[in-house]
Amino acid sequence: MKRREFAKKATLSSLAALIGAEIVYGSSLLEDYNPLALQDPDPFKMFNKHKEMVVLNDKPWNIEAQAHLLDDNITPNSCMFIRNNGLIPQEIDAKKWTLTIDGESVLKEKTYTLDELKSKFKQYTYQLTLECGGNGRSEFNPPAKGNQWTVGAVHCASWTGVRLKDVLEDAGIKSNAVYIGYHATDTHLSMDPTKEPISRGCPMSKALQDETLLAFKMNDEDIPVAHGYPLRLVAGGWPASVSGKWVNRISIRDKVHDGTKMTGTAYRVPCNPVAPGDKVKDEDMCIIESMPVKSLITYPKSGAIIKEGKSLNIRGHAWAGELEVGKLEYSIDFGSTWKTCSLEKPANRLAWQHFTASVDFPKKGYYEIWARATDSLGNSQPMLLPGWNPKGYLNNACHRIAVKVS
Ligand SMILES: Nc1nc2c(c(=O)[nH]1)N[C@H]1C(S)=C(S)[C@@H](COP(=O)(O)O)O[C@H]1N2
Ligand SMILES: [Mo]
Repeated sequence: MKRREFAKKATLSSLAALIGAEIVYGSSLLEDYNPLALQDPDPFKMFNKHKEMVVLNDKPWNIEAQAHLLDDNITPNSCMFIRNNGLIPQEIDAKKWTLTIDGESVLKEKTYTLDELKSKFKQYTYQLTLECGGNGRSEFNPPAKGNQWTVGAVHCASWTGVRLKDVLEDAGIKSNAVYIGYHATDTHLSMDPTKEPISRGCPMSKALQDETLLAFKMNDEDIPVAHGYPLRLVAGGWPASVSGKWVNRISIRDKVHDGTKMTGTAYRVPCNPVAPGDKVKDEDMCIIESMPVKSLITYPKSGAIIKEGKSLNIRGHAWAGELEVGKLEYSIDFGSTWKTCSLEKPANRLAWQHFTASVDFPKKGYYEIWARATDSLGNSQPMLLPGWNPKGYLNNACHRIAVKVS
C-alpha cells in the first residue's frame, strides 16, 4: 500500500471511531473534507452529559438538568448542570498549575503548586449543594434576561480538597480582612485578556467555614474540565457563582470584593421587596448570600401514569442554604392540605437531604404532586412565585409534577 493510501485509511478509521459508525463511502471522501457529524461539537459527548440534559446556550456553554435526572443522592457528572460566563480554558496543565494567595489583607503573598496544596494540607470530602442563583428564572414575569433556567441548575456532588481556611491561614490573614475574591483562567467572551468573565467571592466568615474547599476531586475523580479542573473553590449553600472554577488566585480583600459580577445588579436582589417590573437603583440591591429553602421531586418524572388503587412512592431532595431542612410535605390537592414525607438528615452540613413518601390517590384522574420544604428556622417554600426581582434570582417556589391515575 502506498503511504498516501495508508494515511487515508488511518484517518478514515479514526474518523469512523469519532462518529461511532463506519463511513460507508469513506474512500470517496475528499482529502481535507471534514464530515458534517464532526463539524458541530456535540456537547453531550464533549462534556459526557446525559442525552436529556438541556442546552440553553452554546457560547458560553450553559446546560441544565431536568428534575428526574437529579434522582441520585450524589449527582454524577452526566447530570450536573454547567454554567459558564466565559470560555472554558484550553490546554490545562495540572502539573504547572499554581494558586496564589494575595490581596490587601494577606500577611505574605504566597504561591502553591497543586502538589504542595495536596501534600501540605489535610484533605476533606464533603457533599455540597451548589445551586445557580438564577435557577428558576424562566418563571418570572415580567421576564428577566439571562439563561432561562427551569429547575435543573442545582447539583450535589461529593468534593474532595483542602480547606480554604487552612490555606488562607498558612499565608496569613490580616485583622482588617473582610472578603475573599477569586480569579480564574477562563476567557472573557470578547477574548480581551484584560477582562475576567467572572470574579466573585464571599465574606471571610464563609471563606473560613470548615466546608469551604479548594477542591481537586469531584465524585472521587479528577474534576471534569467543564466543572473547574484542576482546582475549584466550592462554597456550598451559597449561589454557585461563589464557587469559582479553574481558580489560580484568591485575594484576601480589606473591602467587599469588587471583581466582575460582584457589583451593580449581578447576583443581587432588591434589599426590600419591590413590585413586579419596578426599576431598582444599584444602591438598593443587596448581595445574595445563603440560598433559600427549596426541594425537587426527582421520582417519578412529571407525566407518570399510575394504576388505580396503587400507592406511588415519590422521592427527591431538599436543601436550605446554610440551614438544614427541618420538614418536607407534599400535597395532591393544589396545596389545600399537606402530608408529611420522611426526610433524611444531610450526609454533612450543606449537603442536600433526601425525602420519600408513599402517596395514595382517592380515584382515577389528573393530579399534581407538590412538595414543600421548611428550613430549621421555619421558613417554607412559597407555593407559587416568590418576590419578583429584576435579574430573576432566588425562585424557590414549590416544585410540582403531574400524575395521571387510570
Ligand atoms: N471561573 C468561573 N467560575 C465559575 C463560573 C464561571 O463562569 N467561571 N460560573 C459560576 C456560576 S454563575 C455557577 S452557577 C457555577 C456553576 O458550576 P458548574 O458549571 O460546575 O455547575 O460556577 C461558578 N463558577
Ligand atoms: Mo450561576
